[in-house]
Amino acid sequence: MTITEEQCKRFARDGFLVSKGVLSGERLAKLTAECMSAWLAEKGEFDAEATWLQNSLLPDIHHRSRLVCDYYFDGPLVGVAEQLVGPNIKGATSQLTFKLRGNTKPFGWHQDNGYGHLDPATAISTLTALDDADVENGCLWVLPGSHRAGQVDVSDRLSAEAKAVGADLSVEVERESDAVPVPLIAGDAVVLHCHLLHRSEGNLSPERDRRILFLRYADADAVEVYNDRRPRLGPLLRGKTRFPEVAEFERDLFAKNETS
Ligand SMILES: O=C(O)CCC(=O)C(=O)O
Repeated sequence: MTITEEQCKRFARDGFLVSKGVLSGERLAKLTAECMSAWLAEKGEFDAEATWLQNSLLPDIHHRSRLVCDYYFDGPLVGVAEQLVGPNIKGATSQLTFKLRGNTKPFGWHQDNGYGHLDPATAISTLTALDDADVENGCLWVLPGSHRAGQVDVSDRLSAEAKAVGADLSVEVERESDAVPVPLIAGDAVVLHCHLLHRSEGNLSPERDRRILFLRYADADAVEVYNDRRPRLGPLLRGKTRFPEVAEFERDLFAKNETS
């Protein structure tokens, strides 16, 4: 899949874009079913007494779903990453971010580069909707253009333990009234610049889940600023890298997937 020059320009201006119908029909249904069975096997149903992390995130979903692995490693969004990030691309994160019905916890304003500061700061997050997502069931809200102000420093809250997923690195924003919701139809994807400020409300729908497949792509040479600038380990998906450990990372997973 490629995006138009006009979409690239809008991404540079706004820090996000919506790609319609990236997944549809049987492919979407099967991928969603694999994600849901992995979720239920690990997490079970929504539990109001459980932690935010327990109710919201399932990391490395490409290890548990063949269809997610194919989509992450070689799906249409990898082409979009090449256009927006450059010719050398690695996968930087794969996870489910779910807000099942009953999960009314909001997720505050944040930048994805706050949760895993990569350099260069060109990474993109892609959030593919597995359900229709709207204001009622907790779709994303974004502050268009906020990425142009660069990184918000949250390093004072990045203690050694907080480097792990689950730390609250949300920030206060000015001009909150400029925020816009990003409703999606199941199968649409929103692509975010790693500095774009975004948040979500809780899921206030009594009968609809809001399930998202979150995949992050980065320059193949991107390093983790918070981790002594070691390379982020992730599968090399396009082009080349100067880091042999990245070139080797999950090579077998890819090969296994190709032959299985
Ligand atoms: O799951 C959500 O509602 C928010 C997800 C998000 O913003 C993120 O993972 O960066």
